[in-house]
Amino acid sequence: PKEIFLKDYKKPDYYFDTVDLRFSLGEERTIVSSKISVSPRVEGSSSPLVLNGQDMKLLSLRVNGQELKEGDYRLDSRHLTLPSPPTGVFTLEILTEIYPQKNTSLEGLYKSSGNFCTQCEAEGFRKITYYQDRPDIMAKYTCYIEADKSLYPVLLSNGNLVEQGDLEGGKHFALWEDPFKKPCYLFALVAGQLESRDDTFVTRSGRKVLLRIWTPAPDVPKTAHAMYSLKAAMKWDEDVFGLEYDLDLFNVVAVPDFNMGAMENKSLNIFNSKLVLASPETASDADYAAILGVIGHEYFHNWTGNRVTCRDWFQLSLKEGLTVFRDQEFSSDMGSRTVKRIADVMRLRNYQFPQDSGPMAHPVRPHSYIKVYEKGAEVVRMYKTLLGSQGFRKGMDVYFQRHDGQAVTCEDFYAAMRDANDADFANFLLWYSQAGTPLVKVTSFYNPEARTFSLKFSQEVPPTPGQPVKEPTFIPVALGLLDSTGKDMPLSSVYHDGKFQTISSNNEPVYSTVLRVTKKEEEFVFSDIAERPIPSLLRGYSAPIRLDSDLTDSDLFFLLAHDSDEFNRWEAGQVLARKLMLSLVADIQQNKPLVLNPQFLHGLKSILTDPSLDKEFIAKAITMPGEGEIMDMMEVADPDAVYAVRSFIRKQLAHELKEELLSTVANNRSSEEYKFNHPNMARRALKNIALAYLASLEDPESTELALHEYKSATNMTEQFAALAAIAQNPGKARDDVLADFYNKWQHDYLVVNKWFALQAMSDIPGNVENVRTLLNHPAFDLRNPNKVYSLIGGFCGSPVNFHAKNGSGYRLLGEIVLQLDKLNPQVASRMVSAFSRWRRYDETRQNHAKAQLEKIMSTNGLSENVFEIASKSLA
Ligand code: DPP
Ligand code: ZN
Repeated sequence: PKEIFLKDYKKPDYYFDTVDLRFSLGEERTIVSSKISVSPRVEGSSSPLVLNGQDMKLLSLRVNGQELKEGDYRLDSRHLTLPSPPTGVFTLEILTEIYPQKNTSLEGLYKSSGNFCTQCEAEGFRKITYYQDRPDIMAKYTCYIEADKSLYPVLLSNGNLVEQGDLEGGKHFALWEDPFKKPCYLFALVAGQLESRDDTFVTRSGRKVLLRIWTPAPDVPKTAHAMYSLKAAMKWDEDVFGLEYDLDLFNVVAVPDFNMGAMENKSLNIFNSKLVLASPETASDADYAAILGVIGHEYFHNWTGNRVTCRDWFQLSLKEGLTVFRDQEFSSDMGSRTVKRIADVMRLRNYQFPQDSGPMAHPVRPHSYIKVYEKGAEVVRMYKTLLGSQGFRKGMDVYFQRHDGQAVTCEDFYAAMRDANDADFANFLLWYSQAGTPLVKVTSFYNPEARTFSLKFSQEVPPTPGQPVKEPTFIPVALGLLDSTGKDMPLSSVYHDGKFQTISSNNEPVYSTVLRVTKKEEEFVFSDIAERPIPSLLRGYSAPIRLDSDLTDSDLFFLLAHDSDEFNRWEAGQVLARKLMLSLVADIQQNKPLVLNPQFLHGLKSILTDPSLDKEFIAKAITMPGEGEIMDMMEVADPDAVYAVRSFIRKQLAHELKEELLSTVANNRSSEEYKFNHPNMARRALKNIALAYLASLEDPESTELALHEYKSATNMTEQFAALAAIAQNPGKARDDVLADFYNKWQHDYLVVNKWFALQAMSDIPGNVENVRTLLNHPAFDLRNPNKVYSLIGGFCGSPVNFHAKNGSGYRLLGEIVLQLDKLNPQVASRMVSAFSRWRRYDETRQNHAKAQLEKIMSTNGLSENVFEIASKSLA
């Protein structure tokens, strides 16, 4: 397969203005007819018209009503070409036959649990009919659907329902019309036995919108939280961005078989049911929060993605970076901003940064198509940090004024932000084109005579595949300076680049500022600083970089105890924990005994016992960095040593803080009914982490306690946390409670997936065999992506078992990837990427992983998706 590059973008030769689709859904085959009004981009041109299409049978082809004969067109397995279409506007009619029942790739039109549904982003529409399958082709659609009425009583597509009725032979039909132009990746169709939860939302200009969330009938009670989330999102987008919904109907459909989380099809969002269905008994706080975030995300796409869409797939971050940023802001406003920021940064560190330093590293706007969600959101966040809320809003307003109804690029977004604010963004655009995570070093110096405090920054971006040399980029560094009592010092002015800049104006004291770091090396000198300050750098994580400062451990402990920026309080603890873990890893490797630094213990104890702190903040602050993050910082990643160190620290902390942890559990029980709100979630988070720490002691008392919590829990959050605590340690208690949990919940596939994931991720010795056994469990099915993500994806997260030195974990993944690739290439390629960083490990592991990658590469009929990841990994 040939890689496609950004620089190769060409405008289409033909535009499509209207598309009338007709589907006749059947059990053997589905007939699709498409009538397109085509117009040349350049008047009078008659270049060939090339349509994409695969896995379908062409039945007939007409141009301006005339049927074309073989020879009038060319057909191969991926294209349908009209070598010389008529000049001027013409009508193209295509009749095809497709086989949704056999479509296990879950792209295009397929069946999920008896219902028809679609997934067209990025390039699934070409499995439905021949089309110019690219997002800069925007057309108005109608969609006529006919199907058996008893099997498929509900027929949905984008836009408004204009007509419906019965047909002969037990069939019925529906005709949908979408008044907005859209690219084909936003097309959707659903047909099946579904019931809806209905509600209404009145927009601020008075439009009454019918909201319908569709699922199989038994699941309707579990859609209350999704409906709450949708209404909250609609309100929030009006309040914060002035953006209203633009149709009278908004549908959400939950399906059990879905490759991704959800899809923002115009007015017909299709969701993985994991991200819609929730009840207190079956879904955890994390599930509730994810539903809020993703319902928001897909809804927000209506403006950022649908009304203004991407010119080509290299611009993915234009819609995803921006929409992830918007959903993060929404969730922050609905809960705790600090805790949300911490969770997002943890995600960035655990997923995006490792990728960014490996063979799959890619810029936010890649040179070839690849997904970039989280880092793209960080780039959008930096605009807001630089421009402030109001400036950012102005930029958004200009973006919509200029581009509503268009397919545009990341530069267009940049230009809107710049022009709306008359801003100087220096070399900011490099964030879109440069891959890799910048490393910024900071040294500080206090001059008591001159009462100045200087910060020297130097930055470098390590080379990534295809980009050996990097330029310095624009890094906004939010900061404050703490005095010896821990208070923020007022900042008056800073000397930089030969100029004094005033920070505080009209005598209002200012305690925090944003420095614009744009060069390879530069210095900022603060004046009127009365004593040596402790700098709190990169507040709120104001740029997605790795920061290496000269702060001493005691500075960091001071920040952990006092920083007014809660994010940086957490961060100081994480920096200390990372340092501690790395030094203990070195001790293990040199066969030295492990000793826990008493100052660290003391620091965590004061956090745990500080009643003034938010409970969820405490839970996050006493959580050690993940194994992946630490391995990422090592020359040669040593999963066994990192795992041993993390377990050692947990156990030591549990041992030393046992009393405090026990009272944390006792004081954070509640007999109230489940509530989805910050105080209640924070309480549960703190209780659950205390329980997890205690269970690491492996003593009968802690096991008893966890069992008690398991049995008395009235919601999934607490029940599952207790199960996980017990399951940390091999033995009878573990086996019994896992069996009990399955018996209780075997009727609920979403809960069973949690049960799979928990066992898959387990670090108990020899777990590879357990995972093999679970692959044959009656509830497992390789065709369902959620089950694969739980069992195989979960397994790849275990440092001990996936990375087993005998290669057994890698072998298991290698086998599964090959089986899966025949069914679902997208899911298979996600799984194979667990191998992509194989060079980070020791030689033995390298050899095992490489052997699997080579075996995969030598397999006949490999999909393009898996080929791309496997070949880049080996390159
Ligand atoms: N565009 C979809 C989303 O919202 C694809 N997963 O992220
Ligand atoms: Zn999205």
